[in-house]
Amino acid sequence: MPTLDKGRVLLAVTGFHPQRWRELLSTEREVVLEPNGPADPSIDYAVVWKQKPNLLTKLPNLRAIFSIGAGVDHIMADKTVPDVPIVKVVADNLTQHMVEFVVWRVLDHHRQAMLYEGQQKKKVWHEPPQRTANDISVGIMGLGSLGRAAALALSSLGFRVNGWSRREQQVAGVSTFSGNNGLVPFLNATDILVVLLPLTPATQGIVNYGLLKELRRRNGLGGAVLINAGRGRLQKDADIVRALDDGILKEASLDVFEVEPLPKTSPIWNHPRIFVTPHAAATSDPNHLVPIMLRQMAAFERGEPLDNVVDRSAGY
Ligand code: NDP
Ligand code: OXD
Repeated sequence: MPTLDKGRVLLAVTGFHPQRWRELLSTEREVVLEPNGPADPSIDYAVVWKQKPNLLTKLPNLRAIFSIGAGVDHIMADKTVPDVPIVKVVADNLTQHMVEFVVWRVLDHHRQAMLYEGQQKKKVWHEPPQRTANDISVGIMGLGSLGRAAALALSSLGFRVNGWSRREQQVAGVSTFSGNNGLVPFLNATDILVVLLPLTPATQGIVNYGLLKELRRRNGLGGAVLINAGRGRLQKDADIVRALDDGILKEASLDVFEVEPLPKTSPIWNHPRIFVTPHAAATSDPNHLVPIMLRQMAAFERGEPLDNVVDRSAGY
């Protein structure tokens, strides 16, 4: 049973039913789904996904906020969120999901699945030229916990891997680029672009026509490939369609969109060279994530520092 001296948790989510999160958090903590008024003094922690605006603003004893996802833009979107540590998800299970997604999409494009699907529909028996992975450069925007793991997995399959980050980073076997000066050289050396950036004021809209035009276009590849599993507002949906139609891009896999769910009227749904998944690249599984949150709360109460705390000035 939860003891009263343990901090009380506000579980504040929109868009899905938090029953399983509540059950698991309740094994160690008292959990509420709504504060008892805007200045409820009994709340010590908030576990949130797209919490309602102003919900956390006045909680006088809030000590830390735990994001249900790796991204924290859903928290930072509310400018009134109090200045307490915000903890983002870093978990083997989530990382594994994302690595699988990235490897799946890279291999699918690399092995020309869209071409074979088209051939099958027309009963065409034709073997196109094949390249091996070591002839292809995958560029990963964002070398955080997810980008690094994806880079290592792709590298182990033989792909050449480039990575781009805000600050200089070293990743074994990966050619790294950083900052504004590193962006164009990174793009110029990339055949398949994988976006695993957080959404911040500095990254919003970064995947636009101008950026896509800088991707390498080599003879025989038929254009570059874009895979975005970061956030939808990193990209300009219309610019991606234009880059596909202009031949800059050959194909795209999009897991995230400017507006989610993707509106039924979007031309993306019917585009023959875009593969759509519904923001499902890496799901947050409470069975794996709640134990990590509970361990962190207990450690914090013993006076130990929280892990994976967001740098508010950087926005991630
Ligand atoms: P991290 O916070 O660990 O890493 C972020 C990376 O992005 C870092 O390498 C950072 O650079 C880089 N970065 C941030 N801002 C800039 C910038 N302005 N210019 C260049 N590089 C920048 O994030 P994660 O790897 O854990 O997650 C990445 C994102 O993936 C999440 O924020 C979320 O939006 C998305 N995501 C999507 C999911 C899905 O299902 N589609 C599931 C989970 C996450 P530096 O190394 O210098 O700090
Ligand atoms: C996340 C997500 O940020 O699922 O973890 O989008």
